[in-house]
Amino acid sequence: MNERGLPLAITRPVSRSIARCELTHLTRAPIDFDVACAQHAAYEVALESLGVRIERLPEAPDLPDAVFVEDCAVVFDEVAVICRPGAASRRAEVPAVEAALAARRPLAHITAPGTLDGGDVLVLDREVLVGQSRRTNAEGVTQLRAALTLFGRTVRTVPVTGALHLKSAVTRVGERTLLLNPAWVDPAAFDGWSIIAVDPSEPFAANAVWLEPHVIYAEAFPGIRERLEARGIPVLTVAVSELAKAEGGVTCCSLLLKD
Ligand code: CIR
Repeated sequence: MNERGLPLAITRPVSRSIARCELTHLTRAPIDFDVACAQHAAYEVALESLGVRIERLPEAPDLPDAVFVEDCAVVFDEVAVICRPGAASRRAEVPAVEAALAARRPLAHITAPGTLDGGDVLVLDREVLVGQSRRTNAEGVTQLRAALTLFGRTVRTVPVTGALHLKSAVTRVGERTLLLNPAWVDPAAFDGWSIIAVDPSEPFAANAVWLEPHVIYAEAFPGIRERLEARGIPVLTVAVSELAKAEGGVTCCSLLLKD
């Protein structure tokens, strides 16, 4: 989140072609489209319950991964960086997201041969961490750095192993607290942060939406929920079982900004 205006979440409905989504680490499993839509609607309600206004983009029936808007842009106070997703099948998702952001921020673009997925970008105040994943390449990082240097933001790369994106492996859940899967990203990269490490049996448990002070979090991981609450972090749980089969988590279903 950035520091101006009222909180807004850009979302996009679950595509009816989601069964053809990109998959990298998971084996394809049947996705119940109606349940996925209901879960996505409940996720939007959770955001609204925390005072976030929803701007829903039109459905893109032929773009299987369109619900995962996070990968199409990274929004800062000063600029919205329009991504060039690493998966070619996802690049047609970008124009609708760009159109929604054009009136709200100056735009910068990641261009070929650069690739950058928004899911690889974790903003920790002025420092911007970028996962070195299969989806984000060195040229994409160079272009992101060039777009942000002007604004005094620093960009640092972090190796990611075994996860789709950096934010599959680590997300912020408090002023100085991160939720992290040490099998996928090295905690040593986050010096000075208090780390809640997920259990090896729940590798996907490190993805959470932080809407200070609240966290929106998948109901599938009650153990972590208890640990967050024990630290005084209020947690809203949502069911995301169907989108999880498409390798989506809670962060990837919205682009959060202040409007
Ligand atoms: C993909 O592989 O691109 C989609 N099936 C899932 C994208 C999830 N996005 C994210 O975690 N930021």
